[in-house]
Amino acid sequence: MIGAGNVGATAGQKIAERDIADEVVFVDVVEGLPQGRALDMMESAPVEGFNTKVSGSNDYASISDSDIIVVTAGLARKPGMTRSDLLDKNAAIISSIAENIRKYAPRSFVIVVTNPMDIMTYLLFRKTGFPKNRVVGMAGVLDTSRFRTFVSMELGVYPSQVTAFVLGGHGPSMVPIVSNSSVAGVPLTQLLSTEKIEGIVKRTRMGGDEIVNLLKTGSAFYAPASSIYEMVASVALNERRILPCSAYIDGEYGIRGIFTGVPVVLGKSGVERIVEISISSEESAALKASAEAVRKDVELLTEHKFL
Ligand code: TXD
Repeated sequence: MIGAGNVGATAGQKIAERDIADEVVFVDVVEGLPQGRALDMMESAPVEGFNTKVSGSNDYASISDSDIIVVTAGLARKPGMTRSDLLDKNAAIISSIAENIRKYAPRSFVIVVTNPMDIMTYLLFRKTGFPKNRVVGMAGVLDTSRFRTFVSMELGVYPSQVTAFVLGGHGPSMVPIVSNSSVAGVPLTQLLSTEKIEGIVKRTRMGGDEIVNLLKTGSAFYAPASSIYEMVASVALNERRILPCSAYIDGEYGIRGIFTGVPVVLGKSGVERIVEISISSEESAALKASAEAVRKDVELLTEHKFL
């Protein structure tokens, strides 16, 4: 876990408590932080009943030969700050992390979480030189989980019975795929009015901001950590779940050459394939528009000399 802040620590705790890894290692630049968080977690092992070793370090050498790396290092948004405002600061951090991953864990599978996420994932992909199946970004699982939560709140049903996909870039242009959403197999459009669905789509798009505005001094971390856990488990346990992830797209959905949110099969070799689901023509147009917004930000990486 690179970054032992709110998201990294909470995700690491879930991975340790559910005993799906031999070891969880936290790396952070702040002296004492990864060590303190790791020791605190280790001291919960007898009560929680897990066997995973948890350690912390300020030295990247401690990630040597890791199988899975989750990158959450960087600045989080403050109220009024967009994800793109973060680009320059976090691009410098991600560039140095990519070098260390290449050096110490050249065979790892990497999940990038740091915002602006689709852009940071692309940057890390280019800087590590890793194949496209070994680099993904996390946001789709989170955005989808928010959408599913709002649907379950509206209908008063069990949240995990709601299935959906939120695709596209992690930002206001994200695309909840309403045509494919259902509750226990019943299409969402049969259960909720168009106005109610539109309200849920809007709230999902602003889901991150809603939490930032409430917390005032940081951004969401419980649901992001759960989302990271689901992706890590799918790879570590070779579950081969279909999950919406920011993946390198090479023509699928009519998009090429960037990372953006699409459904993928995640298994022991990483991204096993991108799944092309049938979506409406409006959703397809919105997905392409969202991809273009990501592409504009990716171009900033070259303009600002990160690539
Ligand atoms: O859906 C998503 N992708 C997201 C993304 C959901 C939630 C949070 N999202 C983004 O993740 C957020 O906008 C941030 O860019 C990251 C991390 O969020 P978090 O809430 O965990 O931020 P913190 O608590 O500030 O933690 C960041 C840690 C902090 O401890 C820093 O000291 C550390 O990152 N940091 C570093 N660690 C290692 N190496 C370097 N270079 C470094 N720089 C900072």
